[in-house]
Amino acid sequence: MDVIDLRSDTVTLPTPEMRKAIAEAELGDDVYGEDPTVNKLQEVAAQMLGKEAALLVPSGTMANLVSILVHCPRGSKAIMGAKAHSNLYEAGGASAVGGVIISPVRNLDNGELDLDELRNELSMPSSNPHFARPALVVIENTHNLCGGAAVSLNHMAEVRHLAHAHGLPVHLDGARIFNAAIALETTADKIAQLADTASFCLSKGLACPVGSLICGPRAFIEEARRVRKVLGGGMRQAGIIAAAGLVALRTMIDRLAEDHENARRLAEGLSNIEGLFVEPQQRRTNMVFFRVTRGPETASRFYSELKNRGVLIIPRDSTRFRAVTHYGITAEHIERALDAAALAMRVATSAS
Ligand code: TLP
Repeated sequence: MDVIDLRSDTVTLPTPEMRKAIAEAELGDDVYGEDPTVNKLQEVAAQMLGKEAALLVPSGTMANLVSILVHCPRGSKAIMGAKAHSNLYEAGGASAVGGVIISPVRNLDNGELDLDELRNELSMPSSNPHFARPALVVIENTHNLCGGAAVSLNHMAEVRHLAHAHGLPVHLDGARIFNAAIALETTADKIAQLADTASFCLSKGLACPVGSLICGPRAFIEEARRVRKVLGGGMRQAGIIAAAGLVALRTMIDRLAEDHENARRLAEGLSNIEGLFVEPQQRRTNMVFFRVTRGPETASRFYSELKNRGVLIIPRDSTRFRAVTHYGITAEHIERALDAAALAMRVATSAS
């Protein structure tokens, strides 16, 4: 069966041009800083995000962990949204490895931080020995668990203003920064300039097999290189990875608009199916979050029936699901997925 895999944009496979670039990449030992392809990718990435320097790391998780560890001394706090990927999906790395406390602030449905809570959190007197000292504010754009929402530049500017007023830097988890740029009709550097450091992933909608980049001031990136080594993330002939990254940054950004259009169509189609509630999204990108309104049992049947028909989505709780569009998913796949969803829902409800 031809599977329509909407679990994540991480399932994307490299393009033929990437495979060719990987095969032909000029290589060296990157721990010595001698891989020309890695050096080139880091230069291009830094330039695209408007930062001084960049560092290639194996994953988005390591990009965030390294960034948090460089910004935050042991026992300090990183303030971020309660629904931030770094808070919920990164295995507690900042605390486990760096002794950093995560201070969660409420996220609004559109991915923004509750600014009153943020102000409150920032106003805790760091001179008082009872309290851990805040060292960083983290924002996420696009915001995965908040429906893949692109977060507005205005909001980011407010967060940065508040953080800087308290002497704190801002790190942007921009795993999908290029999706955000397209949805906000801007460029990645305009988004990244609202944060001191930013990371983004090559291995999601950009379809590379591996890799993320951390971008920031040169001194920060030098320190990040050391922390990456501590974590065992120093890679040798990593030009193999970087070669695909260079192709991605050249060829895969503009087409993300197609994923957004497919997600819009998917959201529209799902909302016409009785028993499904699609979460509204003002700035939708490539994700659709929806609920089965008839309880967990129907939801679980719906999920299996859909899977039996070759459509994969991912459960987020007992009735909430996520579907993600990406390279390899066409408008025709979306129509087929919608037909399958309508049928799966009929079977799931008739059994209850
Ligand atoms: N997100 C993955 C899963 O971990 C949930 C997905 O399928 O969406 N920041 C954000 C905003 C992310 O969405 C992810 C991955 C990461 C960081 C971590 O990236 P990787 O998977 O490369 O470690």
